[in-house]
Amino acid sequence: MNSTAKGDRPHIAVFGRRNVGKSSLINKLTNQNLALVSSQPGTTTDPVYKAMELLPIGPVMMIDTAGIDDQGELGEMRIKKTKEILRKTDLALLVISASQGIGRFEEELIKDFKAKDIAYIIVINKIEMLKNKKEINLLKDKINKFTAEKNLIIIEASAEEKIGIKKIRDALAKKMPEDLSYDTIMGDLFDPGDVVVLVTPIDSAAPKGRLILPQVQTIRDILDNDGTALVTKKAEVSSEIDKLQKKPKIVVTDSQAFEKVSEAVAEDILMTGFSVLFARYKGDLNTFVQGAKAMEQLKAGDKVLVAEACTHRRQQDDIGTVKIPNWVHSKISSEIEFDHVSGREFPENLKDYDVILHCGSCMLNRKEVLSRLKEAENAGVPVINYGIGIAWLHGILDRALKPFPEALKLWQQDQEKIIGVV
Ligand SMILES: Nc1nc2c(ncn2[C@@H]2O[C@H](COP(=O)(O)OP(=O)(O)O)[C@@H](O)[C@H]2O)c(=O)[nH]1
Ligand SMILES: [Mg+2]
Repeated sequence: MNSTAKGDRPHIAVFGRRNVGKSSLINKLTNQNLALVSSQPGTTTDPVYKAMELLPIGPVMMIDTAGIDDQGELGEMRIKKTKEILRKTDLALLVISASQGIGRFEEELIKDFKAKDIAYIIVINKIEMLKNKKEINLLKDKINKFTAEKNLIIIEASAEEKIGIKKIRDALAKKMPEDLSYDTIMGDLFDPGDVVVLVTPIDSAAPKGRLILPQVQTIRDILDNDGTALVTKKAEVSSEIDKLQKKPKIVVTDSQAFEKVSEAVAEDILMTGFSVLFARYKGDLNTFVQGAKAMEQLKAGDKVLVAEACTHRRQQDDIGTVKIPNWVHSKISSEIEFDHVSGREFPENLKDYDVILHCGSCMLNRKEVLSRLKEAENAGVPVINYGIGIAWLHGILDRALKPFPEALKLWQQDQEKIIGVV
C-alpha cells in the first residue's frame, strides 16, 4: 500500500492552534509515534507528511501542520506554510482545545475552508478538561453558531485518554469527498474483455530495470477494469496488433513516439498518449485544450509562463524550457517571451502572462492541480500542460483527443489548420 502514488492518496490535513494536540491525535489515529509531540508550543514547524493506511478509508496522506496562532517572524512563515497546505487538502481536521475553545484563529481558518470548498471536521481535544456535559454542550453550541454549518461533525476527543479516536476515523471516512480524482485513468475508454495496447519506449531516458509510474498505473487501471494490457515497443506495435484475433480497442503510446505509432496503427483503432490520459486524470482536459488554442494564438510580444511544481534535473531537450519554446519561436514568432518558475506557488503577477504552460504535475494531487487552474482562471490566463503541449507540439492533438469527444469538439471549434512539427 505504500506504493500508492503520493499524488493519488487523499490528503487529510490537521489544523489548529499550537499545543491543542494535533500531533498527539495523529499519533493515536495511526497508532504510530511519527509526529513530534511536546508541551513546548511550536514543536511542529514545517508541515509533516506521512503516507499511511487509515482505516476505514485506506491509503491516505496525513499532514501535520504548525499552529495557526504562531508568533514572531518565524511564526508567520510557518503560518504561511500551513496555509499553503490548504491548496492540496481534500479533507481538513480542525482541532481545538477544550480549555481554549474557539476564537479568531479558527474563524479565519473556517473562512479559508469555505472559500476553497474544503470539507472539514472539528475535534474538541483534551475533552477530559471539561467538567461536565453542560460545559461540553455550551462549547458545541458556540462552535455551531460560529461555523453556521448544517452538517458539521463535532467530535469530543482526548489523545491523552484515547477518547473519540475511532469516531474521528469514521467521521473522516464519512466526510471524504468522493470526486477526489478522476476515478479511472482509462477504464471508461474500453469494455471488459477488450485489449489495450501500450507502447512504451525503452530508450536511454527509460529508468533502469523498471517502467515509469504512469505506465505502471495505467496497466493496473486496465486490469482493474477487466481489460487486457499488451505492452510493447514502438517497433513491434504493428506486428503485435496483426497477431491479435480481435482488434485492440485503443492504443496508448508514449507521446514522443506518437507520430511513428500513429502510422503503424490503423485509423479505426483509437489512439492516445499517456500524457493525455494523465492530463485528464490529474487535471482538466478541457481547460488544457483551451490552453492549446491560446498557445496557437500567441503573437510577437506575448509572454508565456512555464510553471513546474517540482525541481528536477532538466534533460538537454527539456520539453518546457527547450522544445516548446523553440517550436513556438520558429513557428509563430521569435519575439515570444518565456519565463520559468518552479515550486509550489504561482508568482503574484499571473496577469502579465498570455498563457501558462504547466508541468504534468506528477507530484501534485488532483485537488492542488485544480486549485492552480482556478487561480489561473481567476487571473484570466489560459493554461496548457505538458501532456497536451506534447500532443500539440507533435501535431497529433486531433487523433489523441478522439477518445474524448467533448474535448475534441472544443479543440476543433473555430480551428484553423493545425500546424505539425516538421
Ligand atoms: N490533557 C491533555 N493533554 C493533551 C491531550 N492531547 C495532547 N495533549 C498534550 O498537549 C501538548 C501538546 O500536544 P501536541 O500534540 O504537541 O500539540 P500540537 O502542537 O497541536 O501538535 C502535549 O504536552 C500533549 O501531551 C489531551 O487529550 N489531553
Ligand atoms: Mg504539533
